Amino acid sequence: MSSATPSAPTSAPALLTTRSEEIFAAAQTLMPGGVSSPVRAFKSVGGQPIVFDRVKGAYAWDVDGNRYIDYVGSWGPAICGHSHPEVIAALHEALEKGTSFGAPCVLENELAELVIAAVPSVEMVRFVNSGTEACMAVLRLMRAFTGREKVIKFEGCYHGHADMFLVKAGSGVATLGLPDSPGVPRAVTASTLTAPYNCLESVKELFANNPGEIAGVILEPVVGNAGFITPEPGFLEGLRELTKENGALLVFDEVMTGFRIAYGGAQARFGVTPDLTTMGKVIGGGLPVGAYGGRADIMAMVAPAGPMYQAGTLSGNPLAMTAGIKTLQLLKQPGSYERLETITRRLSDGIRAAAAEAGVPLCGGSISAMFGFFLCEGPVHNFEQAKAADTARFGRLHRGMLEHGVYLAPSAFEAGFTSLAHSDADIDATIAAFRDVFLSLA
Ligand code: HOZ
Repeated sequence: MSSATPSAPTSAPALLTTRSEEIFAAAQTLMPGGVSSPVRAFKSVGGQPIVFDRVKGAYAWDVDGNRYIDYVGSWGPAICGHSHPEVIAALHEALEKGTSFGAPCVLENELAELVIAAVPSVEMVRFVNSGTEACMAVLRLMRAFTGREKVIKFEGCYHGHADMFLVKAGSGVATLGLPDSPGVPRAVTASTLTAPYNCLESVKELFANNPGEIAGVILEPVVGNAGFITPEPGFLEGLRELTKENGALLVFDEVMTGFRIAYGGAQARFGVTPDLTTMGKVIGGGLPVGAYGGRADIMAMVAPAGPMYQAGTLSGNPLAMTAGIKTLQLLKQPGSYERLETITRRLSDGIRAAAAEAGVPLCGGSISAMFGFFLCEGPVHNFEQAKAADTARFGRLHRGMLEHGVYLAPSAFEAGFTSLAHSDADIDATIAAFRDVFLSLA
């Protein structure tokens, strides 16, 4: 960081996005809001979404030929970099054998073995097609196993778009500032209890007020869907104790953090083992995969081993399994997580220094390949505090970064993701871009 007087920002060339605009205009007549998932519509940051043409390594190119250093990584899966040559080669080979079996295949065993060996809580696993699906199923399993209906979730945590989780949810719900969602029956959410993240006292109170009724507690062990919020020392451990004391299950939603903040996920990183875990994103290597797993005695409840029904035509799909296996094999190579930790910390430190130089209030941090910041003094320990950050300024920052060739999540309430493909030069260029944009915002 330079000292006394910050130098003037250098201007970025104008961003031409004519083709993106044409395509998005047509998309809006064809799909609600022009998108297949709300956050990507840029509603909270203003302007029009960039329509992607292709992705490779650390970069995305739009349909107008602009290149961006990408810190969304398809919202998490691209931890080895987009379209890694070994993943693509494995997929070509798998394609020749067919795109869907709807029958057991050995690839499921291979990915299951990798997941079980890596994730401390997982003794058995069931593959599904998305993180939402995994969380839906795990909720049913929590209830089936305990015979209880109520579940505690945390404000700002996002566990997919199933009815019972759309209570004080993060991600798109937070991004669009929705109160929750119409269409969700009150009766369904009546058994979803909420507490502020990082507040053990509230969880204790909920257990005390609902004796013998709470099936379990589900959380993002590191929040990525309300911006990036880390657990305070003792929070995860406290939840582990409280759930045990009350005969309830502890579930880590590791859809974002799994294989990202450590090979064994947040539970390996923090040394707290939940009863059940949900996963997605990285374990699909860019194809649609989710999974839930945990203690063998609990997983024995899942049909056909047990009575809790859950099924899926495309679950265990050979292409998705192939991309997942190859991605985990790449991640297992020595040095992967050290590299991810180093570049992401350097990026996060650089962002903070650039903001300080420009006099822009900002707090934030990183763990391994996950980072985030809020445009406020901070610190931010929960969703309430996250919501106090300057989202209008974030919109201007987002636009400025695009003009400087950096693609950030189009929401102040989503974590950022790095990959093994991000080079030191990419990180330097990104920090320089932040510096320029912060100076222009100050
Ligand atoms: N749930 C993802 C963000 N946390 C999905 C966003 C998208 O694909 O638009």
